[in-house]
Amino acid sequence: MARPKIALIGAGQIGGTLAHLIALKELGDVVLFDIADGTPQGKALDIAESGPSEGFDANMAGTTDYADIAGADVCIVTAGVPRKPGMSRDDLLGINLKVMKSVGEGIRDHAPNAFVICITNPLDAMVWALREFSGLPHEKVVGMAGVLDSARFRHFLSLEFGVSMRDVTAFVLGGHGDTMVPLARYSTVAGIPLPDLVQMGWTTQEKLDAIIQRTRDGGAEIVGLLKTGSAFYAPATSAIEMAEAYLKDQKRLLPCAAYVDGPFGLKGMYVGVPTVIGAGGIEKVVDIKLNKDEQAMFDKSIDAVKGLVQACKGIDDSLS
Ligand code: A3D
Repeated sequence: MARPKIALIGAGQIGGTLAHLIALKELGDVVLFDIADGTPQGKALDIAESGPSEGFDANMAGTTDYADIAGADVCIVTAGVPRKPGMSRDDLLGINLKVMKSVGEGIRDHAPNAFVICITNPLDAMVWALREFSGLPHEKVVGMAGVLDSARFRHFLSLEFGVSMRDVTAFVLGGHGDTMVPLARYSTVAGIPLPDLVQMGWTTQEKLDAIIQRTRDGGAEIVGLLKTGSAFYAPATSAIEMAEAYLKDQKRLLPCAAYVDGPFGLKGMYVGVPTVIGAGGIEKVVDIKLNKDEQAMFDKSIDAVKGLVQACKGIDDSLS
């Protein structure tokens, strides 16, 4: 059987890391696409030249021509600009919306059967716009944010409890922004929910609140340290987890920015919710019960996402 074809739209920091991870994990052949001629070709060649030492079988190609993504099974979109210190994700909206238009049309024309994972910020609005511009089925277009936000939460929790990250599960829902909703009640250490761990005296509510805030600020913390751009190793790894779930029909239950029409009382919008990813793309949105406080945080997050989608409609007439 032929190897899957994975197109990476955007060959910057995340795009290059994605290509390297795909090669190391032998998930498929890679086509790196970018408008900056030389960058995708250079990164593809560089990674291909690591093949003899690593011993992987995966073809690497770089291109500035959408025709080369033809027939891709998966497209991962990072095209656009990242944040610099002092910028919010929402500051990127105008410029990245134009990028989503050209990327959406490129995917529509050359890879209409792909499972598309969007990473470009502001995430929830960009994945919605990308779906609109591409016209692909909703279940085949999804945004990566919840896996990363949950991974950050899990990392901070494992440091607090002094246990392996493997034994910490965590859930972050809502939009990928300051209003994201880390759910303590649904996050556990080896199955013990965080509120119980507070009661057991293993940590305090104050420490837990600080960890939740650090999770919300996780992206800004890295932007502040790097100064020249935003995080890329963990974002790339998170998207690979989603791509692998699709390619291997793993039926993983992962928090993703998915199209929600019905669950959570939402009507046709993209936002971070628990989803099952398998060969059908987003096969299910899992409608979990939220208590009053969680619902209030979720509603606030929904309003923020709706505001960004409205702003997109105000910029591009074809979206209204
Ligand atoms: P960067 O290294 O700048 O790469 C972006 C690439 O996109 C560059 O190589 C550009 O040349 C290319 N590009 C620009 N316009 C186009 C276009 N029209 N078509 C094709 N390629 C184009 O950024 P990065 O890789 O660090 O980040 C990429 C995006 O991911 C940014 O929008 C970040 O804000 C976002 N991001 C999201 C998360 C989430 O968790 C959702 C995390 C980290 C970064």
